[in-house]
Amino acid sequence: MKFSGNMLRLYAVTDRSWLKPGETLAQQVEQALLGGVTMVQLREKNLSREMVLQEARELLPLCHRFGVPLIINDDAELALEAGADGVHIGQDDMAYEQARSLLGPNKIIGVSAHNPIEALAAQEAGADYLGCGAVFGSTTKDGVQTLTPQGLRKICSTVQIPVVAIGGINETNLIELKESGAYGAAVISAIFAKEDKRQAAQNLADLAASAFEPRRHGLKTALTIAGSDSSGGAGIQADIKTMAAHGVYAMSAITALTAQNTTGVYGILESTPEFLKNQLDCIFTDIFPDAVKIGMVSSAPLIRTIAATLLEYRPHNIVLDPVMISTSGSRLLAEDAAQALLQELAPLADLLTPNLPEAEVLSGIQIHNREEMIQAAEIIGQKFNGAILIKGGHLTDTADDLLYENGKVQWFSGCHIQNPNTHGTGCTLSSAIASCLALGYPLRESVRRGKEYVAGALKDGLDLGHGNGPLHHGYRR
Ligand code: 3NM
Repeated sequence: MKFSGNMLRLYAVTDRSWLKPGETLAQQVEQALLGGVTMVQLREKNLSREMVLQEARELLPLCHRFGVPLIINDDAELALEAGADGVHIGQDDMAYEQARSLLGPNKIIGVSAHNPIEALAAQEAGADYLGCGAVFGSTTKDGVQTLTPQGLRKICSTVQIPVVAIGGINETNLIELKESGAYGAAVISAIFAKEDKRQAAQNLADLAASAFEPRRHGLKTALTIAGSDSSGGAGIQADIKTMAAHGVYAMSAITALTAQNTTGVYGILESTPEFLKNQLDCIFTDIFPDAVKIGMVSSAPLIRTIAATLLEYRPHNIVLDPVMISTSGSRLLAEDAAQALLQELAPLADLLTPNLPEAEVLSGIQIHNREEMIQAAEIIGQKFNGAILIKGGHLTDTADDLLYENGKVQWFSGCHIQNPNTHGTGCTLSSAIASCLALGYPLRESVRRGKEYVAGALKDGLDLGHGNGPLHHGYRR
């Protein structure tokens, strides 16, 4: 059965503790299904393997009659043997990879997660959904860790995969999960401890329908505000390719059209501030971006328009590539535009990604070595709220970059890659970092991943055009 996050809306987890003499688990589960549960998990901790297998074989056709998937707790081998729709594994059970290799790509695998780190690891591994709790404690499972409402919200906003909340959920408190970002509620006692299980499930299903909006998917979104590069290697085009390569939905607000190719720039047609504002309003009032990357903006009025719009809508995860001076030292921005960039836009960024000459302008000091890179980062850090990634470029033999965040310094070592085609490297790096931030990775991890992506796109050795050619953004396919 193909999984959709909406199946998690009301997830019944079985427990035979409340079976009456002569009553079967299948009879109880049927009542829950009649009441409207959307997913069933067979979780029987005190039953022999043989008995669990027998229960699974009985429940499977019943669940399928209602179009509802049957998931087996803990035991992937048993899930396979029973032909169930998937398995749910805890942090201490079989590793995800092992379960996936046993079950193949089409079965559903859910993983329990108690914090964003476990949640991201499970997402990275390929889990279909997460079970997170215990949101309201629980009398059904011994020794549960509690998860605060903020903790649940943090996990839901960190991962793209759907999350189902679990633990002590009942008719009184289910509605409190409305703003959590969860896709649904998983319950045991709120159904199975009740006399009338069908009615209990129906009441919870009604509440779940109003608490959890059906969603098509949890796709993350990012916006690039930059110029168009007709040759597709830099600017908007590089940003969109990079975001797409990260599985992020990309949007754009174009600051200027350029006529360019790998041999040079042959024309520029700037957007008016009014038309840039129009593009930004269209985006922010409809599909709000999870991250914003800002690249080349060539005039003070355009920069001011962007700053005012960011203040108006207050998006998170703003990455600003302060394009002012090329790595070879040529000035790319008029003086008044550079001033507007420093005074109005840079203070709004969560991350600035200057190259060495730009870091010199931002800090007011000359940079000749690693110590001076740190010094410059500290000076820039005092001026702006955001973190700073100074791109070491050719200063060191190893192209090390320096991340300065909240007074802490971290080096990201790189190595020079033998490829003369570097057109769009800066745009690609800042977009890759913005994409990772949109996906919910912390800043350091986003920088590490961003650098890894750029290195891979360079190493692929694409050789297009007659001049400084582009990277291969789709190298991972
Ligand atoms: N897992 P009830 S809480 C199976 O926090 C389970 O991971 C939990 O039962 C977790 O709905 C729990 O009766 C028990 O509280 C949920």
